[in-house]
Amino acid sequence: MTRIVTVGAAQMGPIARDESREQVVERLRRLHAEAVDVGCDVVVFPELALTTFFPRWYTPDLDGHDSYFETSMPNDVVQPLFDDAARTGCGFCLGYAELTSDGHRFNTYVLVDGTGAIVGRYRKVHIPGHADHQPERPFQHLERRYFEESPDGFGVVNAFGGSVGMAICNDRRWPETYRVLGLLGAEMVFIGYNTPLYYAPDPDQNPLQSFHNNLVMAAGAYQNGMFVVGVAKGGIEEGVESLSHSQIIAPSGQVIAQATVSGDLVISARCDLDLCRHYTDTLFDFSTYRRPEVYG
Ligand code: CDV
Repeated sequence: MTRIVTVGAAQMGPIARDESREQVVERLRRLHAEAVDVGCDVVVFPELALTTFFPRWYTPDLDGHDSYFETSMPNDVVQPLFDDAARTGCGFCLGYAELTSDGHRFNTYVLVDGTGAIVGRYRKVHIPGHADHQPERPFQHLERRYFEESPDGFGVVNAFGGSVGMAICNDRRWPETYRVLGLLGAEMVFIGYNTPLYYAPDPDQNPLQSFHNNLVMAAGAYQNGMFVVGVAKGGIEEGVESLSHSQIIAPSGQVIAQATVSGDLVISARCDLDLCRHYTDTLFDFSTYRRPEVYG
């Protein structure tokens, strides 16, 4: 039995500060419908796909951005997207800011299957940026102020006929993300991102953003024998330009679908999950070739 999963990457253009959740969910529903039209089993949305990337602004109070957070998922505004999944059989992976009932703030992904049920939840592990106001920057990257680091780490979910892992934006730069997921048996990893082209701590990296984006995701895919789906919210959002270049990468490390323009669009690929074994049973047969005893 072949295990083909048709996966979509629903890249988004900017979300304006004053765009309502209802308007954004309509955009997500259009992208989901586009994914259904091209036969997707699952479609992946970017990091923080319901709102503008609010950590670019400082608020004196920690709860100053709480209006951008969701206190339940699904909620009334997002429910139509869940209904679309149940009606069409096409699941999705959705990034949003989560405020828990006991007051914790996380940068979160949920995985929703083709019945409209949440089957997985992931909270961002690697939180980049800074926690203090740095007015000398042209814009802030206050993720470390507004989000806690996940205490849970990475996990995999059996869904869509395979083993699925999730990671969020900065996680994709860390080899541990893919290796931990690889050791757990992940065959597909979904990664949404908001990556400003301007990197204040070292602007020499600015022209390398697209190169680094592909470098880390392709290396992660190849070295762990997995498909990687990288999905951007790109373009100029509230004056800050972010990387687009969403891409789907095979276990060979080859890009098999890529966005060539910015804005709302769906790219897709038919992924044969058994291709993972070509790598995890050979060069990257962890049980035979890894040497954890000398990695200390
Ligand atoms: N949203 C992110 O995690 N962005 C980071 C930036 C700040 C470097 C990224 O790794 O793309």
